[in-house]
Amino acid sequence: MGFARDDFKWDELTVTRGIVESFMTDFLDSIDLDAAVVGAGPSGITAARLLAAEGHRVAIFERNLHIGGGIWGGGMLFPRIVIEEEAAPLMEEAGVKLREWRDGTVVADAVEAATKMTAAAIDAGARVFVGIEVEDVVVDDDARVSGVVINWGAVTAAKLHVDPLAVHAKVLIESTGHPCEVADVLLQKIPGACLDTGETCVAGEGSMNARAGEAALIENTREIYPGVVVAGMAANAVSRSPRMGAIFGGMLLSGQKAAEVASDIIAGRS
Ligand code: 48F
Repeated sequence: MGFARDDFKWDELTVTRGIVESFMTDFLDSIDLDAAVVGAGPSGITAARLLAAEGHRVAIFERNLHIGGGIWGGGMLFPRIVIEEEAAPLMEEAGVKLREWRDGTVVADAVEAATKMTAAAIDAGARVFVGIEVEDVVVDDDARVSGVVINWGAVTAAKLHVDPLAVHAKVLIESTGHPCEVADVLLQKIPGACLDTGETCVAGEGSMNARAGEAALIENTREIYPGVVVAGMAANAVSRSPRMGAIFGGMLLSGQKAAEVASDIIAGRS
């Protein structure tokens, strides 16, 4: 078995057209979304999967060329993550095999978790755009967030002066992790903007207290600004709640709650 050069029907332009046309089709199908998810970490991937499974039009925009956020590194580069049993079904639904551990926890392989969770979100119908970052939000006349402003991550890294493009979305899920970038930018740029707490800046996460951080995370997952639902570590960062390190059950449950809150917003129930 092998390739016979003269049997090939394609040439280089077949490759070029295949890449550009298929990307443009998918991209143009994703410029008017129900939910724009910013960041492909565990909370964003979970939220995207659950929203897509409900039939919503969902896209994740991830700055890096790789998905998974903090999953890959596990704890201190040991590629394993620990999950509370309460969140295990959210891993199992994605086909991730879990190893029994102790004290109400299970352990997952970080590589398997990142890849299978993302594959499950894609299979549910979510689009994942890598190498694209969200640098700003779109606002309507009432200063409600109604979309995201995107550019290639490489453009920012190279400090090129290139204007971005805009995508509309009924709701934005801020799942950018520790830096909480979307909340930060909207507070800086929208005149008079403040979070639901009255805060006019991102407080930032507190020092590690894993159990307190996990317990606070679900309550912290909420609509923090009209049209913006915060999930994952960003939810604790806007609330000055503690960080928790490589225990990930809260991230998954936060993604699940963010999907529920976003679903209500999309349906006009809140
Ligand atoms: O940090 P990250 O994994 O977010 P998370 O879902 O999960 C946190 C855990 O990984 C871990 C932890 C567990 O206790 O604390 O840290 O809250 O993933 C965030 C993703 O967002 C991307 C970033 O590259 C990462 O993959 N991201 C951040 N800012 C932007 C962005 C942006 N402006 N545009 C696009 N992607």
